[in-house]
Amino acid sequence: MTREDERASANEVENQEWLASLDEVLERAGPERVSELMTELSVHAHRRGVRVPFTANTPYINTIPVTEQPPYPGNREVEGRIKSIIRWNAMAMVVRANREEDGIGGHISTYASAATLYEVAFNHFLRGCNDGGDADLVYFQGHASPGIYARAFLEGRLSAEQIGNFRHELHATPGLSSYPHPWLMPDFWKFPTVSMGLGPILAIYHARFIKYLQDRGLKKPSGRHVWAFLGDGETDEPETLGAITLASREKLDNLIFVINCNLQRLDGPVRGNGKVIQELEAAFRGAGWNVIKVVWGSNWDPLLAKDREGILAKRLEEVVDGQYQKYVVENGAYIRRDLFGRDPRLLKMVEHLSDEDIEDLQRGGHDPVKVYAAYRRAVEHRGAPTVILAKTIKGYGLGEGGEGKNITHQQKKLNEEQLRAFRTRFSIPLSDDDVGKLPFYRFDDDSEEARYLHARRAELGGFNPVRRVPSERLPTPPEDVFEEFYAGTKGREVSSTMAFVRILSNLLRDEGLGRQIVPIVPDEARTFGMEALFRSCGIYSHPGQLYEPVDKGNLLFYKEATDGQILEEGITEAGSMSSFIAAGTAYANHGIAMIPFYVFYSMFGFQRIGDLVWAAADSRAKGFLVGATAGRTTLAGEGLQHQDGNSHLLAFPVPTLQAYDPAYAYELAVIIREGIRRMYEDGEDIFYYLTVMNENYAQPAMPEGARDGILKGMYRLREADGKRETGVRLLGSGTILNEALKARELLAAQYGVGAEVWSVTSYQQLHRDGVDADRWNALHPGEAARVPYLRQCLGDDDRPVVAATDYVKALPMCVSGWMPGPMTALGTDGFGRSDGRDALRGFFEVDARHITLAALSALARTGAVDAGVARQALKDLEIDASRPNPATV
Ligand SMILES: Cc1ncc(C[n+]2csc(CCOP(=O)(O)OP(=O)(O)O)c2C)c(N)n1
Ligand SMILES: [Mg+2]
Repeated sequence: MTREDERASANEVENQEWLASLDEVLERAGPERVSELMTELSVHAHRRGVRVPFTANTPYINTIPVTEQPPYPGNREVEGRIKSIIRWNAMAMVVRANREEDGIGGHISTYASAATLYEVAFNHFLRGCNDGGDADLVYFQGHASPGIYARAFLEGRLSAEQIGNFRHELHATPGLSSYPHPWLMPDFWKFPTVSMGLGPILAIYHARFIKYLQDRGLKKPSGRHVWAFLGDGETDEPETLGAITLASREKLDNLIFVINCNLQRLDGPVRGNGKVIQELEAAFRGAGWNVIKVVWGSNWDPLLAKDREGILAKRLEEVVDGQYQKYVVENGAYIRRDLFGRDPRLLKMVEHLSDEDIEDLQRGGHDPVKVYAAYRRAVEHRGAPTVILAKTIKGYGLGEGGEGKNITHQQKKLNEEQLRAFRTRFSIPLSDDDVGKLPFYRFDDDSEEARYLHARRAELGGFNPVRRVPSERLPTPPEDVFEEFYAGTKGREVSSTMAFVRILSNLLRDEGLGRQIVPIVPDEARTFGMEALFRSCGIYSHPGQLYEPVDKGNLLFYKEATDGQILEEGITEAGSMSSFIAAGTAYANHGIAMIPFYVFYSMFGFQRIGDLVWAAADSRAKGFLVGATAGRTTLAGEGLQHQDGNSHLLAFPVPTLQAYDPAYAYELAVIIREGIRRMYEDGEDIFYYLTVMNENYAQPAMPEGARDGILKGMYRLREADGKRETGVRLLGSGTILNEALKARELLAAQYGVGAEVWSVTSYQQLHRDGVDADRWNALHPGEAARVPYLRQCLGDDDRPVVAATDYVKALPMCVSGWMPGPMTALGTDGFGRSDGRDALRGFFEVDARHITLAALSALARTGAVDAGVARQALKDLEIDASRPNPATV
């Protein structure tokens, strides 16, 4: 024996002694005592200078040992037959859609890998709401939708025509939308998910919002869970993992993630050279989640039981995902050689197994017993959210048609031979001749399968997913809540942000709906002057306030409270927007109409989380998005990355979003009141985007008759000054409206030009109205033409129009087609700068001087004034005609 061998053998003896002691404690005192001792040991070792390497991982085997597995409560055979039929129908749906129209797309392999994960959930866990209780809220993995439709077909909730029109929504029989979509299928889907990463972050904030409703006494605890099914590739999206610490910090034991770890994404392996399950385990355990790995199926149990020395577990840990994928497409002989052949002891462990047996060794996510055990433990876990990491095979059962192959994600067509193999593999009762016709299969109503399936769903309280909208309506607050804003500030200078905060405070005190308002802010409340709300409403915190705040002596101290109303989300616009969506859809998902006001730094709104804004629209969310400190030149000092000159362009196309850029407090008040009326009294599924600014100026009183125009997008604020021969029209929005008013004075006083001033509160609304009128006119030739609202305002009078905005010029230009005369747009295209407002407005050419010049130049082009007048104005106004275009510097 060499010295090394001697040491190894001594170590081995020592190892056995320590392990035997551990076993002895385990048997005598149980697992808790063992973990206490391990903690003691590690603290002691640390004190003695031993640095134990950090590992957040457990071995690459199932988290739940066989001994702790509950018996399976269902009928495995019947469930298996139901699952097989769903697999078939889901596959047939996609293949048929693509036969009908090449390239229509759809996914087979995702659901194929996730079928067991879904079916165990549908048969034993996901609650419906027939019993008047709360259905579980399920974020389905978007591209698994064919499987969810196929189940609803077996449940009798979708017709053969409907599933036959998958991805053909425009066919005569309404088809099915490609992915979960509450806008397109409002009775079925609750959550839009297919933009990857949004489902998980929305699920987290939704689970937290449920606790918020409970802590504020607005909802009774009901034991409802939020489930999010997602792909392992999807976890690369920052949104997927970006908020997981919130879930553990808030102890969201009503939240369950099921990550389908088929080790593949679209192009190939998720972590070819690593192991995605281990990587995710470390991330989630590190974040404080309850992690349950479902790696191996039951037929591995006997092998793992034999593995007393841990050599098999060690070998399983060594192999990387790319190689595990290879085993999927290889035969048993290869696996025996490659996986077990490295160690004679391993080979011995599997010597009693044939190559076929080895090939059949299952991954845990395909074994209902293992999946059931994981779900049961997840729903019973208290004090932390749970993530289930289930190992599966992408394209399971597709065989040569794509099982485990890199191309499997995009497999949409199977040939006759592959279809027959699939039929045989899952015992689908179809003859060779029928297979090619891809019939949808449905069990007879009185079959064992149909009765079982319905009994299970009845037991669980009805179908899921279902979207049912209770009809709670809120009263629009009375006018007196808004009177002070209609009256104006009588010369006192305040910003529209301050006016907004005051409106919000008034609403929060309103008896009819104050309690249902949800102010949301991402660590910027002081910037917006909202800190008074900290004290008056409290900041929501489940544990309350466990410390004495440093500003306790102040009137406006930082008050956290279990029943706090404000969601102060910290610096996460994505998280805040997720809360907005949870609150803004509570009318549908919780039967209680909540009114979120999400106030954010406008530059960090749409361009940061635009996809979530669309998700809000898709979800039929309601509420108010408030972009504060808005405007490229209105936000002085901050410069390039803070100055928002484009959010209105990004808000523009979102169909249910109503975007306004008001200048005055009364405009804001009118828009907010009408918004509440439309959304919460009338029940329209729309939401609002309002920009508010931090520039102080006197807020005027509301002119007579302005209300209608404020809402439609424009109204005349000032007549032209006196009776002048030449005239222009100036359109202004947001704070730039004040520049237009100044330009009106200049034009009258110095150039004898009369200028009307119009306040444009929303180019988006004007544009929508205009295109709607154009469309109607095109469809109704010969009938009296509809006149767009803008044209109703401006008539046929062809005076030049100058439209000035703090946003890019494309915004006002969107209405140029309906202008009766020539139009010039002044806007803030280009990169922002740090400087004062005057300098910025000069730089971007949107100040009163440039508006004046633009008006005179336009008049010169029409011949209404002499070009010399406009040239002189350049000098008077000290404008350098040779300076470069600010849009490009
Ligand atoms: C944000 C976003 N980017 C890209 C896609 C396109 N896409 C759809 S599915 C997919 C692969 C998904 O892989 P994985 O999450 O592992 O799901 P699996 O199908 O393997 O279950 C991709 C890239 C998308 N839907 N959303
Ligand atoms: Mg995957």
